[in-house]
Amino acid sequence: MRAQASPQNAAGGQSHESTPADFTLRIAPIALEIAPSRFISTIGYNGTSPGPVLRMREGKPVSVDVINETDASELVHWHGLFIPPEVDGTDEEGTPPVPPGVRRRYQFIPRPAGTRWYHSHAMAGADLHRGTYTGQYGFVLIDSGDDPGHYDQEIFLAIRDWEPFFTDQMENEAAEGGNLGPQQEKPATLDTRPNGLEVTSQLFSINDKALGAGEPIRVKAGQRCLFHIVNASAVENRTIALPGHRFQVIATDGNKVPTPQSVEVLMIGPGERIDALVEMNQPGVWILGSTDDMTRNAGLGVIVEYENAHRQPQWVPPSKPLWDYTILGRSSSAAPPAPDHTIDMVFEKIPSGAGQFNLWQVNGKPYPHDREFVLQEGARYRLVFRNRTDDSHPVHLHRHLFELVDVSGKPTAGILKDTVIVPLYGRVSVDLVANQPGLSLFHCHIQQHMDFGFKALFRYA
Ligand SMILES: [Cu+2]
Repeated sequence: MRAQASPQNAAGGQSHESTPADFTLRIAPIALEIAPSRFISTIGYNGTSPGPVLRMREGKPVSVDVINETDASELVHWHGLFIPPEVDGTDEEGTPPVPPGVRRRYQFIPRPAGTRWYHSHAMAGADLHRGTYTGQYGFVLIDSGDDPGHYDQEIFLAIRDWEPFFTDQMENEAAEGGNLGPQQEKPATLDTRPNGLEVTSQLFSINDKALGAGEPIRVKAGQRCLFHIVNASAVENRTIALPGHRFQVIATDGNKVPTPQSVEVLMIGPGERIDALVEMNQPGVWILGSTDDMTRNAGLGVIVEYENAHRQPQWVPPSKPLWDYTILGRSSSAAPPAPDHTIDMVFEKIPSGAGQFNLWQVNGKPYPHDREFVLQEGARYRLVFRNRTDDSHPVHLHRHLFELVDVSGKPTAGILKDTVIVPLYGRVSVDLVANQPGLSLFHCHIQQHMDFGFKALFRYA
């Protein structure tokens, strides 16, 4: 046996050599050919990226053996699952890492049902070949057993960027639909210190192929396709469209929405998922891709080809590239119950100047906010995310779901998520029932922001 077993498994249970795991993930370097002769040198799961779609049954215990064949410690995070901190997959919560050359078993009971995903939770810092900059990610589909399956095809799309690099130029937020909303948190006096380094990219793919380089999605007129989409980028929110078609959004972050809506574009931040049905009723050859021309032309797209259609793939810009979470909420005006406690979380950026890394703070402090965020089990909390920065942040709370109650001044109810984009200078409020005792990490899902201070640890009293 090449990779020696560690003496304990990650769940703290007994030795497990005798029984094979339900799933095995082998972490190792790969060369990913995203376009002909265009190889990305990265790290993947089981020789590829994305890793395998892991299908689990809600409530049925699973074991996952993780074998680390790289030269750095790794962690596999199970994003959107209610599982204990010991297996959730972060250093901060106390999950044991998987050292180089070691096999470690994660055991947990998968829940809740829905589209989840798994990815490296290693810190990257200045190393753009670690953590979510790599190809270490994949879908987890947790099946409740009562999916009616009202679709003809199930299609998994992961949005990615590659070969990230440092820049002191800000991404054009408006191009990605992020420059919206009333900017309730815009400070009266803006911080004019010179910006430090941010991470950006100029090479993109959906799954493992840049636009036009892979097989098209082949459909037939009259088919109904279910898309599971994740933004697996370490870097940026994205807006995508499929000309001639509309997306019927049925779930956000894997959780069914109260009011499914037909929309022209999907905006999706790093960490978020969207499940959407598309009626294939516009025969032709189309580009499903980023609404930003530069990004789409640099790879962020995939061709959708109808049977017997032969022509150049068509792109048509959407007429209204707007995204609004709240239209998916409960249609009745009933407000969610009043919270027991309100927790304000103010996000700020400290520009660090040329050649330095910007720093990020929550409530004026860097991580770990010792004993600042302490939850009483059973209580209902309102978290008010106040974004006092010039960037939109996809913030994620581990091991919990929260309910959107206010997005940029628009009230809503019934939308359950684990990650939400807080628009630049905007405000989003979410409600949380404290029902998952143990340490829970909160952070921005943009790797650079998390690594340079945009995180906090929630604990239970
Ligand atoms: Cu961020």
